[in-house]
Amino acid sequence: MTVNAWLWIGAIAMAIGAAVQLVIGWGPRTRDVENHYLLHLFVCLAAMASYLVMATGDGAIHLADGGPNGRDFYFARYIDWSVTTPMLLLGLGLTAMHSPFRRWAALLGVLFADSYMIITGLFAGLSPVGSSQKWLWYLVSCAAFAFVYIGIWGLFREEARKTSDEAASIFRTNATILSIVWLLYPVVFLLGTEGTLFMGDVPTAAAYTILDIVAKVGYGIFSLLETKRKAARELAAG
Ligand code: RET
Repeated sequence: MTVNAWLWIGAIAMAIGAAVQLVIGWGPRTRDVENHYLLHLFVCLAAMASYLVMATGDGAIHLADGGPNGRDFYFARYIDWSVTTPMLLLGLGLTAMHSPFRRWAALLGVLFADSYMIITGLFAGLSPVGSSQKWLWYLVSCAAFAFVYIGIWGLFREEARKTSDEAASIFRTNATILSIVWLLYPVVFLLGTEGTLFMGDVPTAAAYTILDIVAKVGYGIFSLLETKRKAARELAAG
C-alpha cells in the first residue's frame, strides 16, 4: 500500500463515519443527544476535509531533512487536530458535567492545554529531524498533554461523580478509551517520519489513519449511541 492509499482510506472512513452518525442522530433529539451529535458529526467532517486535501496532494509540504530524499510533512493533520481534539474533549466534558457553565474556566483550561499541545506538536513536526529543538517542542507538547490528562482525570472526573452515578460510569468508560487511544499519537510521532524515522512514510501514514478512525469514527459512534441510550432511559423513567 502507498501513503496515498491510506489517505484515501482515511477520507472514505470519515465520510462513512459522518453518514452513519447522520443516520443515528436523525429525528427528534434531546439536548444531550444533540450536543454529541453535532460535535461528533463535525469531527468526522473536519477530518474528511483534512484527509481529502492530503490525498489530493495539497496537505503536505516537502522538507529537505529526514533522509536523502527529504520528507513530506502533512501539516493538514495538525489543522485537523487543532479543531477536532477540542471538540472531542468538549464532548467528554459534557458527559461529565451537568452544567458546563458552572466550571467553564476548568473546561476552557483543558481545551487551552489541548490547543497548546497541538500547536507545539506542529512546531515539533516542522523542526528538522535530529535537531535538538524538535525534542524541546516534543517535550513541551507532552507537558501540555499531561495537563489535559490532569483535567480529564481530576476536574472532569470530580464533576462526573458529583453529577450522578450514571454520568460517572459513562464518563469513566469514555475517558478510559480516549486516554488510551490518544496516548498512541505521540508514540507514532516518535517512531515515524516526524520523529526518529524508525518507521517509514507508509507505516506512519497507516498508523495515523487507523488511530484517527478509532478516535473519531469509532469513539464518536460509541459515544453518540451511548448518549441516545441514556436519553431513552431518562425518557422511560419520566
Ligand atoms: C503530537 C506530537 C508531540 C507530542 C504529542 C502529540 C500529541 C498528539 C495527540 C493527538 C491527538 C489527536 C486526535 C485526533 C483525532 O481526533 C502532536 C503527536 C503529545 C494527542 C485524538
